[in-house]
Amino acid sequence: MSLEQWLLAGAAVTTVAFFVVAIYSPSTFDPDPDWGVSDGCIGGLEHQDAGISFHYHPSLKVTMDGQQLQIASNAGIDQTGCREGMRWIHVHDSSESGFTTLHIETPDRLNVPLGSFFEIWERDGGPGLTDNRTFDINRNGISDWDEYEITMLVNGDENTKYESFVMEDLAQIELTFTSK
Ligand SMILES: [Ca+2]
Repeated sequence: MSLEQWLLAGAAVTTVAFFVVAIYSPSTFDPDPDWGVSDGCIGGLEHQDAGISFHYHPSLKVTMDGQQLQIASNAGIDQTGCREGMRWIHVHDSSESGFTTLHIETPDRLNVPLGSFFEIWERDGGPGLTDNRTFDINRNGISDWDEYEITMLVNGDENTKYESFVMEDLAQIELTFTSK
């Protein structure tokens, strides 16, 4: 084969390989969560303003055993480590009956996982706190995965990323916890 034919053959193999990977392991292309976002703080006493370039609004609704759990209306605002400031994920107004808007404001384009909001909301944890990226919605120090059946819908479709789900603008995230 000529050099040109070799190059064409190589390109064809690469293209096929791309589709094989895309079809059989779509998670290969999922963004890696930037877990450090829960430490970010806008303004306040201890942080310089970095300048906010990205500002978007997913929303969250949590139901526990048939009862909607109200998300704290000041979650992420003026908390330990971010006094008089706001975390990069925070809440201004919470809803008792519908979705609560999460405000995500970051200086760079970051992959903000749902679990980071639970860290900021202080409803994460688990046995021995070895994995602080696990839901602990009832704040008892026991992973909710041991206590509840958990389902998650994003814009009405089932989603199995849970804590690692990278939140997008206007995504409506609905979590349901049902006691085992
Ligand atoms: Ca728990």
